[in-house]
This record gives sequence, C-alpha cells and structure tokens, in this order.
Amino acid sequence: MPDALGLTLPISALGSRRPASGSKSKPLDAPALPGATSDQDKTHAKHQDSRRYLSNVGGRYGIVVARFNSFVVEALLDGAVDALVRHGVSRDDIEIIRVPGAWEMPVAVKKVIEKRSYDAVIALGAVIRGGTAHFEFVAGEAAKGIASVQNSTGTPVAFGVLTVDTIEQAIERSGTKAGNKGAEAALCALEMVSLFKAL
Ligand code: INI
Repeated sequence: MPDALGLTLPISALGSRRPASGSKSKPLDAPALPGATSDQDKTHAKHQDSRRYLSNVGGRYGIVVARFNSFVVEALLDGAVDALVRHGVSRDDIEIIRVPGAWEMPVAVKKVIEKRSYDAVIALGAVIRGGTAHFEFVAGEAAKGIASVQNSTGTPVAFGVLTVDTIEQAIERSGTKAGNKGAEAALCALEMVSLFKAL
C-alpha cells in the first residue's frame, strides 16, 4: 500500500489497529490506552472505552455515609465527592445520606435506590476490628447486604467500607499513605455508570 511518500509499506507496518484486508473485525476508532498490546486492545476494547471517558460520564449519585468512626469516614466522603466533581459530576447530582453505622447501610442503600433512582450509589464506612467484639458481624453483614442490594436492584453500589484491624490502617486508607478508598469507590461508581451507558 502506498504511503504519503509513495513508498509501498507492508500491511504489518500499518500497525495492529487496522484490520487485515478481508477481516470482519471492525477498526477501533479510539486510541489504545498506554501500555495496551494489540491483543489486549481487541479483547478489552469495550471495557477500555468505559474507562477512557470518565470525565464525561455524568449521572446522579447517592453517597450513603456511616457516622460511626466519622473521623475516618468523613475523609472518605471528602475523597469521594472530590473524585466525582473532578470528573465533571455536578454537585447538584450528588446527594449525601447519613446512617448510624455500617450495619444500617444495606437497608439504607436499598431504600435510596428505590426512592431516588440514582445511576449509582457509593457506600462509605469504616469497621475497625480493634473497636468492637462484633466486628465480624457488622463487617460481614454490611458487605453481604450491600452486594445483595446491588445484585437484586441492578444499580451499581461501590463498596467504600473499610474493614481493618486498627485505627492506623483506617487512617492510612482514608487519605494518607494508602490513598483514599472513598475516592477509589467513586471512580468505580463512575466506571460502572459509564459501562452501563455503553452496553
Ligand atoms: N459501625 C461501624 O460502622 N463501624 C464499626 O466499627 C462499628 N463497631 O465497631 O461497632 C459499628 N457498629 C455500629 C453498627 O454499625 C450499628 O450502627 C449498631 O450496631 C446499631 O445497629
């Protein structure tokens, strides 16, 4: 095939993103993510698209926040709101709903989904083992309950509930050396909304 200089290039020199002549595969119209190989690019093209455009996702979000261990959870909330707003979500499209503790989160998330029909919900809390003998119950039921609500309603519910052994570990994950799990949960919510729009 002649190039701009009139030279003939082999098909392989055109790069892996152009389908071979006669191939039924569609050309990909978006650039590959840095580091993606051609095989990854083809296999995960749709998935990658849903990650690519997080800035234009939009959508409406409910954030269900536990008051227990609020010194940590409020930092998760700051991280989550910051991540949503930085990716273009309007503050008017974010509602914050507070509940007493992680135990109350599943039923609250379910009610919020039923009454508000958000595109996604973000559940934020912190269950710290050192703080209670019933850690296993609270953490286990919060996780199971939230998963169950997500699966039964079909609305994405990002799990931003820390389940850690110590207060130090909680602090590490709420905006210090291990990042901010609230912000990470918000990015997951954005990605799921983007994905569901694209499907
Ligand atoms: N709730 C939490 O969110 N985190 C905890 O670490 C915690 N501890 O340790 O007990 C906790 N307990 C409260 C629980 O979630 C309920 O609010 C309470 O049992 C009333 O139903």
